[in-house]
Amino acid sequence: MAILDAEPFPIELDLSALGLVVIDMQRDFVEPGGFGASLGNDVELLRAIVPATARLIDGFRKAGLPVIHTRECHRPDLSDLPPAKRDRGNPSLRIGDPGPMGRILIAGEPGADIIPELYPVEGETVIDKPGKGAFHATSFGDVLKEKGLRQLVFAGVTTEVCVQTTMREANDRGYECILATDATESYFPAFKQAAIEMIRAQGAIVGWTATTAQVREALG
Ligand code: TIU
Repeated sequence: MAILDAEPFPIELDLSALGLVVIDMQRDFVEPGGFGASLGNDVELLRAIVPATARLIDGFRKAGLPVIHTRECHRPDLSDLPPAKRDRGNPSLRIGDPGPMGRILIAGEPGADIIPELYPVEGETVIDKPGKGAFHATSFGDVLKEKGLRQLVFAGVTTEVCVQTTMREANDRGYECILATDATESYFPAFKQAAIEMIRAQGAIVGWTATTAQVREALG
């Protein structure tokens, strides 16, 4: 057991049931020419969390704890892409369209892959998910159970979309969830701050927040 000096109050970590979930650190969200940019976002903001996320991943690997990565992407035939998702809004490129990093948000295309700096190593689970949350239409829930996890640290992008959706669903399923505040980012800084505050309000109604340094210290 280790105490994590989290907010809104410290939490006891059970290192035998703790895992890291890195959400959607894909080129399509972090690099120019991908899905995030096609929606009109400044992707540079997201690059700032790469070093902290790398330190977090390194801490879990050194502690011998599981690291699970997710990728938001769709099958090449778009059979798992609801028209309501593809047709939403007025992006410069829609999901499935050819872009500079291959077809936007399509499994197997360069843009849908995880950025090289945070690339999974052998033995780490990668979950491809068609939704914002990692549980919908994936094996994520089964993987968490198989690994015997009870507490999850979350990192990745974007804070108020895929990270928060997954964290809320994990919280409902009984997992104790901790968001690493310097290893997550939004295209909208105010949304990141709001998500952090709403997660830990009301006595950790969705979960806890802590910095990468605090998590690493608790890992020992
Ligand atoms: N647009 C946006 O903020 N996020 C997403 O579309 N997906 C994820 O958060 N991964």
